[in-house]
Amino acid sequence: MELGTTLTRFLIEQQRKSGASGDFTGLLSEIATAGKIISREVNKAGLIDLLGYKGKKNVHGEDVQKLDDFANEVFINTLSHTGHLIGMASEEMEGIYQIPENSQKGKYVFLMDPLDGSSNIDVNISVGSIFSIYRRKSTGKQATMEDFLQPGRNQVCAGYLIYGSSTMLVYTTGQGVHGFTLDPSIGVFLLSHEMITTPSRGKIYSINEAYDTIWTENIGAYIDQAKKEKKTARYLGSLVADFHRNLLKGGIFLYPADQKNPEGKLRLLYEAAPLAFVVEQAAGRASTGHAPLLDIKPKEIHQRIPLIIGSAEDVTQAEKCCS
Ligand code: P6P
Repeated sequence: MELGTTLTRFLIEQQRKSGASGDFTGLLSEIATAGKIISREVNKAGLIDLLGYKGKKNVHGEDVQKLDDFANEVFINTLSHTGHLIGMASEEMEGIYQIPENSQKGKYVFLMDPLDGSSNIDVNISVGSIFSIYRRKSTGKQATMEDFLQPGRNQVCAGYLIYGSSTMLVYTTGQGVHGFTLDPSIGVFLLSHEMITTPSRGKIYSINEAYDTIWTENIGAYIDQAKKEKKTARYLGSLVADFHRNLLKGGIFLYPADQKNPEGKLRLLYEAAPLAFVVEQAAGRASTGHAPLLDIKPKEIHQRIPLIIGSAEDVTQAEKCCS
């Protein structure tokens, strides 16, 4: 029986083709391991008491669902020992996580939203993990803020896991975007979407229209145009699920600034920038409404940013409506 191309085989072939060092082979293999563990827990969350609030709040004062914490710990525990990282940052952690002294350290920093959209878990809507990797800038024994506060253009690897009707790993290292689907019966990610490209225009727009009275940009003008063009509305309230559907089918996702979130709601470093790297590698675009998202130089780790992302022509059209 032809197994298909496993993630491991694909990574080894990519490494051989590009003459790469194998750093990403190690890191992506462990990201896949973390994804399998998280997938198992997400898929049985309804059966065990991993739901409900832990009574803790994350750094932003939001109630932390147990699975958020669990996913954060899984990534830390699987990636700390790869020998490729010097530090990590996460939506679930206030500051920098330094790789422990007793672990081998490497030249990359890893940023993550370990489980985005977790409020959807107990209603069985797809959720995801988002990750981003940069080469460190500092040279000392520990990671510094400078290593993390880099424009998205500097990313060397980015991607996401989506825990839905199937579990997928989608990533880029700048050599195109590739998707792998988990075969849970053998616990292996198999190449299912090689060299993903997103259509230049889509029929889908994704935005929370409940906020249309408080948008601080003229996004309403774009939405009116989208409706005139007979686009259809699809919005799950789960960034990875909305992004992934639009990546494959074509479409545009918008989370603009509004009077409640004047900098936007989504996080620059571990939500918008990694998805922007993926979408640009898939021939799409990502913008703040005024500038390419990947050109933004972060000021702090948990910085928020307005996000317009998806099919290139749709994003360009939406930008024209931003005052
Ligand atoms: P709203 C989930 O909490 C999240 O961070 C993203 O996954 C999602 O796109 C967004 O917030 C939904 O926000 O304000 O529309 O509920």
